[in-house]
Amino acid sequence: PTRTLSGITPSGSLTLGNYLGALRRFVDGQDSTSGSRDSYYFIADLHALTMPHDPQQQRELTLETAALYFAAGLDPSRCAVFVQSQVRAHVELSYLLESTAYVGELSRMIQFKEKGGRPRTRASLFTYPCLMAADILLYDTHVVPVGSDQSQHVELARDVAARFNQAYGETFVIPRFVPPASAARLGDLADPARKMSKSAPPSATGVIRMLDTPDVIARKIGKAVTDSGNEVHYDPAAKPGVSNLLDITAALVGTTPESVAEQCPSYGVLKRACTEAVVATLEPIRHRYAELVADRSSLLATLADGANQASAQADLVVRRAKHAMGLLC
Ligand code: AQP
Repeated sequence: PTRTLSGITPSGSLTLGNYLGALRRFVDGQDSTSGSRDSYYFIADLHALTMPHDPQQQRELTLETAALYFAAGLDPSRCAVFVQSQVRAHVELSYLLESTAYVGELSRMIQFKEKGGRPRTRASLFTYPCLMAADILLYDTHVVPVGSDQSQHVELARDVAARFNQAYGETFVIPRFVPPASAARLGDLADPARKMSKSAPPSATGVIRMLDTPDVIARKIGKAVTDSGNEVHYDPAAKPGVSNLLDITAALVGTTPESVAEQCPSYGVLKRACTEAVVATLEPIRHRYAELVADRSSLLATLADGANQASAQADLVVRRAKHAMGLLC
């Protein structure tokens, strides 16, 4: 059987990019072939501590993200859904991997170069890829479905796992990054060269949030930058704004951006088609979300259950790694 693991950091309200690049793929991949649980999806709350955060808001965002996982279609009877900090093995293995990774390779991570590198950068931002490698390696994961922005981190996890195996004997399964088939990197609607990111300020009009109402979605897409000229065709380099809207629409309706372009004679028609596709996808999720958050205690119980299932597997791997490295266990 193929083991799958992925997660999202609760560093802001989830975006349409998070849905298309990650969450929708989690839902598609949650059924195992062997009948046992082979998919693990987590809310990466420890990763959120790498940046300044407000504790109360952090708790709420973690729960919001969890509820969105279920609202989007993750079914706890078909996969394990858990909160990272509730499975202690993540931090434990992370340290063992910090003792395997090199400072040189961590310094080359694009995300660290973009967000960090200052005296007051949190040390955890630098070591973040080790925690991410631990997330992956703890579940003997074969496949990691993440957006293309995360490929460098998966590559690092592969390198660290291979180095560990070489130094201490076969311990970890070497994971594989699997890019999304479409919409690998949605651009911000107001600045398509930038990635649509959940940590953008709540007022950012270029970021569609999964919980945005239809009115807000229509307004944001209405304001999306388009390119000079008035012809709709797919050309990400020359027409990044229009191509971004085509990517979004195509990914949602299950076709190619070129074929959406053929059906849209003007920018106005494209924006309406895009709005319709986004609303049709997100509205049912928003309604299910409202039901789920209304019953907070059952949400918490489902997460505790997921953490127990995850711990059962993760503890075995930590033990294996500790033993291999020469720690008493
Ligand atoms: N714009 C995007 N297009 C496609 N996929 C995306 N993902 C994120 N943005 C896009 C995918 O969603 C998952 C989220 O992973 P993460 O939360 O650990 O980190 P991230 O990639 O840094 O996500 P954000 O939304 O950009 O958050 P912030 O603003 O906090 O940095 C990953 O699978 C990612 O590829």
